[in-house]
Amino acid sequence: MKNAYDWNVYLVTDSNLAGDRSLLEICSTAIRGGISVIQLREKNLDSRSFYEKGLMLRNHLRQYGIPLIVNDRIDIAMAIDADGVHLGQSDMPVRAARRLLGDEKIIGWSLNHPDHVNSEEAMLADYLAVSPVFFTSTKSDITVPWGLEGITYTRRLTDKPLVAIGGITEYNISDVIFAGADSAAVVSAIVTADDPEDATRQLTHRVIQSKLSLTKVTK
Ligand code: TZP
Ligand code: MG
Repeated sequence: MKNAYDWNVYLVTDSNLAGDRSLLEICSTAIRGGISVIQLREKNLDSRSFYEKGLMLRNHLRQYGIPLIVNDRIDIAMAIDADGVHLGQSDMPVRAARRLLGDEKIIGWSLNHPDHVNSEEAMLADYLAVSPVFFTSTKSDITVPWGLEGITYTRRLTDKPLVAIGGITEYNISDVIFAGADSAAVVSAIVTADDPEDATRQLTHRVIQSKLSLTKVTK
């Protein structure tokens, strides 16, 4: 299991935004651009199609050592032996998911409100997602955006790896890392880019540069 602290850019898939590009095409180009981790997020697929897509993606990502996280569906994650799941506030509780998945699998949990940070669920998760950081039209049911100060607030309260998501672009990704996130998750910044490979490379470069400059500052 790759440590979530090491993740730089985290791709969350969205087939609705991919146009005529296939999931494999987007993911392959993101891999060439240096993506750290991919989450398969499918809100409208039936179980069989989700399973088949997940299995295909898992087999592909395994060749490159890229972890695969499945959104929402613990059963699919188990069936395809994915690296983990990402759960939100209305998904199965983290404690129940942990019982099913065991300690070896990664469980990510979305924080939508400051009260969530100090909860038992947050303690049981392997990484926490500050969601959404900024406004985004990619997800329809977002809660109030945290803003950069929300990342800093959360960073002070937990040592868990923090993944920021929502409205992150090449223009604000460095700010997200400076505010205290370990990783930046994006959908549209890669999926809708003219050149997803180059977009991934640019985003990753910015994250790495930001992390390096933070290391220099704290030395
Ligand atoms: N969860 C919180 S915001 C979001 C998800 C899946 C969508 C992020 O999409 P984008 O295009 O990177 O703003
Ligand atoms: Mg969910």
